[in-house]
Amino acid sequence: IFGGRQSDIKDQPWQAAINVFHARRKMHFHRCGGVLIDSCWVLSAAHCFEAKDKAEKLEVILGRTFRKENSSSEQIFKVEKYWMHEKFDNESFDNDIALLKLKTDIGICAINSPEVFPVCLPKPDLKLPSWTQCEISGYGREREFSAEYSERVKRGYVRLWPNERCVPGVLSGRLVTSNMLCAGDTRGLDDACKGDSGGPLVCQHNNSMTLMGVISWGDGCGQRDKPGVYTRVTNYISWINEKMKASPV
Ligand code: 4AZ
Repeated sequence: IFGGRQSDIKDQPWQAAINVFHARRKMHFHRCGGVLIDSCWVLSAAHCFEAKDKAEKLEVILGRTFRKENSSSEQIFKVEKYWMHEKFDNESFDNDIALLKLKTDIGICAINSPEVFPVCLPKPDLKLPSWTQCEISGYGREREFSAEYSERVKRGYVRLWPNERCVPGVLSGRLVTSNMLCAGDTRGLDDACKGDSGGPLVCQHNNSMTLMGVISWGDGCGQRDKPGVYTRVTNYISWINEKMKASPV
C-alpha cells in the first residue's frame, strides 16, 4: 500500500497473504493478497497465477499482522484447488478474478476470531455513490520502485471514481472494461501497489464491510489523478456461487 498507514490484522480480518513455494530455494515467497469470503474460500486476482502454478505450491496465511512473522492468531492453509476466471484476459486484465478453495479434512477451514473473519459479498445490483470512501489493504510495496514488500499489513482510504472518469485517458491508454472499477485519492495519496493485487477494496454498506473490488492493476502507485483499477466484484457473484456450489467443502 502506497501511503495509508500501518494496520493491525484485526482491522482487516478478511485479508489473506498468498505465498508460493519456490522449489529451488526451498522457501515460500509472497505472491499476492487475497480475501476470505467463507471458511474455506478465498478470492484473489487471476493475474496472480500462471497455468504452471500447481495448487500444492500455494499457501494462504490468515490472521497475521507482520508478513514474515509467526503469530498465535495466524491460520495457515494449503490450497485444494483454485480457479482463474475462464475469460481472464492477460493483456487487458479483463475478468481479473480467481477463487481458491482451502484444504481441510473436517469440513471447516478458517475459524472466526478477532483476527480472521470473512468479508460480506455485495448483491449483484449494489451500486454505491461516486466518491464513497472505501478501504484497501495489503502487504504490498509502499512505493512503486521499492525492492521489498511491506513487513506489516497496511490500509488506506480511497474513493470510488465515477465510471465516466475511469477511462484509458487517465490510465496511460490502457483499456478499461465494465468489469473494472476505479478508486483512488485525487490527491494521489493512498493507493494499492505491487504485491497488493488480489486483496480487498471494501466499503461500508448497511453496517457491513462489503467487498466491492479486488485489487487488480494501475499505472504506477499513488500518482496524482491516476486511480487504481479493481475487479468489479458485483459482476462475479454468480460466478463465485457457481464455483462454490460445484465443489462443496
Ligand atoms: C501491481 O503491480 C499493481 N496502483 C497493483 C495495483 C496498482 C498498481 C500496480 C494500483 O500489482
